[in-house]
Order: sequence, then structure tokens, then C-alpha cells
Amino acid sequence: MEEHLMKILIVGDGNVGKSAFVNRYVNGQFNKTYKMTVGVDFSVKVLKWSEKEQVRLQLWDIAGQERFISMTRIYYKGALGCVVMFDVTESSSFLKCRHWKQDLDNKTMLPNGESIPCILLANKCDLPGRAVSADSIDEFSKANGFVTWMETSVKENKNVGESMRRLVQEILSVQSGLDPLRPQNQVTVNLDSEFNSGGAGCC
Ligand SMILES: Nc1nc2c(ncn2[C@@H]2O[C@H](COP(=O)(O)OP(=O)(O)O)[C@@H](O)[C@H]2O)c(=O)[nH]1
Ligand SMILES: [Mg+2]
Repeated sequence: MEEHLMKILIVGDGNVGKSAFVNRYVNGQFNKTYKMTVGVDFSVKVLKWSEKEQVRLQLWDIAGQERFISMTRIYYKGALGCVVMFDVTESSSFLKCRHWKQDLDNKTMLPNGESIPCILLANKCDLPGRAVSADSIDEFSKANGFVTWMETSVKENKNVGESMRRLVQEILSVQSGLDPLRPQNQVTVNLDSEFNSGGAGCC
């Protein structure tokens, strides 16, 4: 069985549902109560990709540092993919996605100079009172180099697994197009199994 290790970042304003997304994806749960994360949360999910391949996803939830907008470089180091999330009922969180994407692109790059694959998620689509239209999300997504965008509801488990599969698919296709003989193309991120269940604090 071949295993691919992928560090994936989850960024976006506070309260948009990033931690809930990771919790739903990894543990299959949704809690209504708001618990602000402190530090950085790591979670690991192993995805069976095909008969011969599995993907070990290391999900980095920025955990309460959203107010700093610009994340430290160390946070982005080694990331192969990213989720930028906003709350579809909060237009300010949508407007900030530009900054999140720019911050990501300023600090990460594939060996061929391209941006790392990034997906845009319009979360909380179960709620009434949408503040952002599908047309404007679509336009923004195309103009800012996202792989694609999707509506999600972590609450109703809509498009959670699907969006991650789409991102992983893109990462695998990008990685297979890179020259494997160049040492910088090898994935060097490695976390010990002690991080497997999440909750580790970091710088
Ligand atoms: N209605 C609804 N509420 C959500 C959804 N996703 C997250 N929430 C709620 O939004 C709040 C903030 O979620 P959280 O994951 O802590 O946001 P974070 O600050 O981005 O990590 C919590 O009360 C969640 O229960 C969703 O899809 N629908
Ligand atoms: Mg959080």
C-alpha cells in the first residue's frame, strides 16, 4: 500500500466553521456550542484512495489566530493544499478571503512556481439569509486561482467529504506532474503518531 502524506491548511476568519469542519471530517461529529481553539490544532485523517493508495491528511486548523490575518511562515511550511473558508451569511468573512489567499500565495509555492492547490468553501449554507450570491463567489474563485468552490454545511454534513476529496485529487495530480527527482519535490513534513488525535499546541 502506497501512502501519500499531505499537510493541508484550513484558513479563514474566526467563527466561519473551520474547527467544526475538521471535527466533522475527522470524527464525524458536530457540536453547536462555540469553543474557540487555542494554538494550532492538528488532526489526522487517513483516506483510502484506491486499492493501492491511501492518503494521510494532516489538517492544520489555525485555531484562534484568525485576527492576525497574516499567518507566520512557519505555519504554511510544507503545506501541499489549503481550504479557505467563509460563512455565506457573513459578507465580511467572504471579503477577507482575498487576504487569506494572498497570504497563502505569498508564503507557499510549488517547486514549479505555481500556487499550491486551494479550494474555497462557502460554509453554513443550511442557514437562511445568505449574504453572498453564487455568482459573486464563482467570479471571485476564478479570479483568484482557486481549484474550485463549493457550498458546505458542516451542520448537515453537506459537501464535507466531497470537498476534501476534490482537493486531494488536485494535490495528487499536481504532485504527479512535478519532477520526482528534484529533492525539493519530496514531502518532508513528518509528524509523530502522538499528534494523531489532534490537540497539540504549537508556537
Ligand atoms: N448553522 C451552521 N452552523 C455552523 C456550521 N459550521 C459551524 N457552525 C457553527 O459556527 C460556530 C463557529 O464554528 P467554529 O468551527 O468554531 O469556527 P472557527 O472559528 O472558524 O473554527 C459554531 O457555533 C459552530 O457550531 C454550519 O455549517 N451551519
Ligand atoms: Mg476554530
